[in-house]
Amino acid sequence: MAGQPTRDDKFSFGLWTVGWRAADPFGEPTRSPLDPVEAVHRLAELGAWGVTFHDDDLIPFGSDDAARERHIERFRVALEATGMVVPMATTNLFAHPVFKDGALTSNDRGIRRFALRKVMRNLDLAAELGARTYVLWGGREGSETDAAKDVRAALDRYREGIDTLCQYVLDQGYDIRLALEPKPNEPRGDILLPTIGHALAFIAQLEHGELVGVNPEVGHEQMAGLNFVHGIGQALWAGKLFHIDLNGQKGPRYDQDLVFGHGDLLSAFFLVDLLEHGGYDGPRHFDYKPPRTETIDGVWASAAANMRTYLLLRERAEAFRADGRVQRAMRRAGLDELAVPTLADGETPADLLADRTAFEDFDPDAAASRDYGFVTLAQLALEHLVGAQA
Ligand code: GLT
Ligand code: MN
Ligand code: MN
Repeated sequence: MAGQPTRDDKFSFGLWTVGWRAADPFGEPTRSPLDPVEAVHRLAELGAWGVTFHDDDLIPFGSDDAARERHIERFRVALEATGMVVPMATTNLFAHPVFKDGALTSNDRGIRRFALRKVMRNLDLAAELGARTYVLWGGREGSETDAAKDVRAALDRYREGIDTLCQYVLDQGYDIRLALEPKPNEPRGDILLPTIGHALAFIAQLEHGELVGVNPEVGHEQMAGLNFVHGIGQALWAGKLFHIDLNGQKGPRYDQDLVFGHGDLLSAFFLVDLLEHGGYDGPRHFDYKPPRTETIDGVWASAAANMRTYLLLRERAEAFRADGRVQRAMRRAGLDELAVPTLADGETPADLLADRTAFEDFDPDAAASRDYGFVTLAQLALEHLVGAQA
């Protein structure tokens, strides 16, 4: 059975996750505020390795300089006492009413400038605390009506904002990369950069695209009806998977932020398999919300559940890959063949034209009769997932 989480597993949590007081659009909070210092201690005891934060999670919006320093100092002491690291930080550009029409893409220029300053200030703190990734989730960048937002102008401003932040990172000599977090909607009716694909296309237009990648969240792609494993595959392929937000979601509906694996479990299995075997070595970051029904005991139980689910799925994925029947089924399915280039080394289009076996003598009907055995392979995966092949 999967063991206890250790620091080597690189599990991290946002302060806003376990600290969520469970206010929703229909109801008041069901839990009391959680001191970030206690969150650091409890997460460390549970086996987490890192903690992440928005500026306002740590330092309430509007704090004066002295209060700000006190909050940071207490947090720093907790990090030192527990050995917890801060792999990532981010900015709250969505809660205060000033951001009701967005931050980096607000129609109001003064608000855009204020938003940049808010990010720059927290980038300084992120660098001080050793963070290597800075996430930008643009939840308010968007609109409810197409009459109110010129998308092309908004993308110009978005690009200008990210270019400015990259320039700041370079000027300061920070060892930090930015990661854009896509989401299709909520809180805005439609959010800019709604999916991994949109974010990757945007990054290609940036001045310092090499400093910018993505921080995809399981539930956000699934809200758009997309296959998260395919999205992560493409982000890895592009060399842009800088960070990841793990959680659970049951199909296209509001953003549920369930415990990892408590949504589409089969997809979670293939996701862990991909992360573990696809060359991702960054944080395994949980961005979930302990359900509103839970007391603080349930908060800690849910934090532990995220890590345990990941470890169980990792163990199942390893057993899946080590199983001889799976390896045979993968060969039959042609997975190794897909890794072979379609043209031979040095072969040109003219060479391909001259190859009669590729066309004139090729028998499409015979090729069409191939049985890939995909269902057998899928069933083997499912049986490993449920422990039937253990
Ligand atoms: C907010 C959002 C998350 C983002 C966080 C980073 S804030 O809770 O729902 O998906 O990752 O800004
Ligand atoms: Mn979410
Ligand atoms: Mn997230």
